[in-house]
Amino acid sequence: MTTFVSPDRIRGLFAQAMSDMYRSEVPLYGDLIELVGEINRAALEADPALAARLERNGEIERLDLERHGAIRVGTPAELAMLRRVFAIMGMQPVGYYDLTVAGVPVHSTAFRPLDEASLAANPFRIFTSLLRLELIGDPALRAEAEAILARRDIFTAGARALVEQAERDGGLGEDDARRFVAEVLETFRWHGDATVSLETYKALHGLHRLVADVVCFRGPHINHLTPRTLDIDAAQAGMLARGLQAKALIEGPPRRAVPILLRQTSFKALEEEVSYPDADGKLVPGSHTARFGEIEQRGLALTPAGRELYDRLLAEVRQAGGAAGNTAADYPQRLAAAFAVFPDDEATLRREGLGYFRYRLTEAGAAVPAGERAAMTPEAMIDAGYAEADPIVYEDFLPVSAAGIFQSNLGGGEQRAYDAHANQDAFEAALGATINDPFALYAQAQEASIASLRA
Ligand code: OOG
Ligand code: NI
Repeated sequence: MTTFVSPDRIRGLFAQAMSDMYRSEVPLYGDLIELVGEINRAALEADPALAARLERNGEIERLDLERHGAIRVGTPAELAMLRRVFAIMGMQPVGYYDLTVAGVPVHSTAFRPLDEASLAANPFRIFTSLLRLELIGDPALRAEAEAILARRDIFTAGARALVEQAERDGGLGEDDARRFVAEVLETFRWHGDATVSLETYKALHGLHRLVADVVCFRGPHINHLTPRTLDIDAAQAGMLARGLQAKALIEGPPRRAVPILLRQTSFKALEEEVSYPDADGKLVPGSHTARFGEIEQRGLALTPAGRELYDRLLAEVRQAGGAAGNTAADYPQRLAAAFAVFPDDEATLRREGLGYFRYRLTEAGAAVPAGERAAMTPEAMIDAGYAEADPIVYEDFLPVSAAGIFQSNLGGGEQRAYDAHANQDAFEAALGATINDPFALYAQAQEASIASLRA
């Protein structure tokens, strides 16, 4: 009988394989990894309390491994198969993101591990978008795009066979896991030759660059892989100092004493040479711009109340900026000013129920009889010195930020309006599964830590 390897191990192998592949495809990504590594080491040295906290919460080991990637697929069948592939690596769909509000004709989820132990082992996530061809106004081109997508299979025969085997047997042995990772990697590889003529590419590009990116290639090439930095302002300055074309603005909340949610910045997508087959199969040179680099800093996961406050403040600042939105020169100042009303110390964030925390007993607390502890609230235990709490880190994404990342890599002026709206039901129907609610996962982690205070 073969012993199965854990999904965490398969995910670890896959994340490493993706990183190695992307590093050889896009050398600038290697530069980013180095830069982030340097900044993280400096940040940990400069702040021993931060180092101790990351150590305590199992975040030190995962920090150097930590990445998210992004891909875009064209059909419900592709999305459904991806769900099965990622499930074998212990990654499940979490959160629904509607990007049409930002003029991008996709909706998305993130595949990621759900429980704390798996996140600590390797938090690799993939932001996965599904093209919404139904929003394309030109029926002839839409039909053409559908026909092109219907002809391709983005998975290798080996990958399909191993998915079926894993589902049937309940897992994969070590050798099969390695073969599985190698086969699945093929789906995300870059191809320097398109599957359509330059003319078709240009027509689809005219609808939206994203339509061309999804439809004209053999598969959903990974379009970025993002390491996690402990100091994104330092990383942004480091990118500029190295001559990387960083986007002007960091997406998300302003810099704060207690980092919340997610802050992200990226460098501009590369214009890459691509050849397009003409009617006789002769290759015509052209280019395509899709792949870029991104870094992110993660902070406290907010409760629904905290998130509402975040969304409201962000919307206020962006609306006040008018059409310039967050590209206005004074945006960073206005953002910081607006967020002055958002509490910025851990105790207040916790007491006001704005963020999720992980509680643990102190030595003094452990010396108190369990019966006495059971009668106390977590706050009372903290006041008595029996417990301490650390922020639970945000593991997900932000739709406004994601839209900003999409936009900055679609070339400045590309602004569309779609009179569409979120359609989570359609996304879940395509996926063949329901999406996990991120808030429920954080609440569960917090509750489990509170239960352990009383045990
Ligand atoms: C995904 C953009 C969103 C993020 O970090 O918010 C994203 C894409 O460009 O396909 O990766
Ligand atoms: Ni990203």
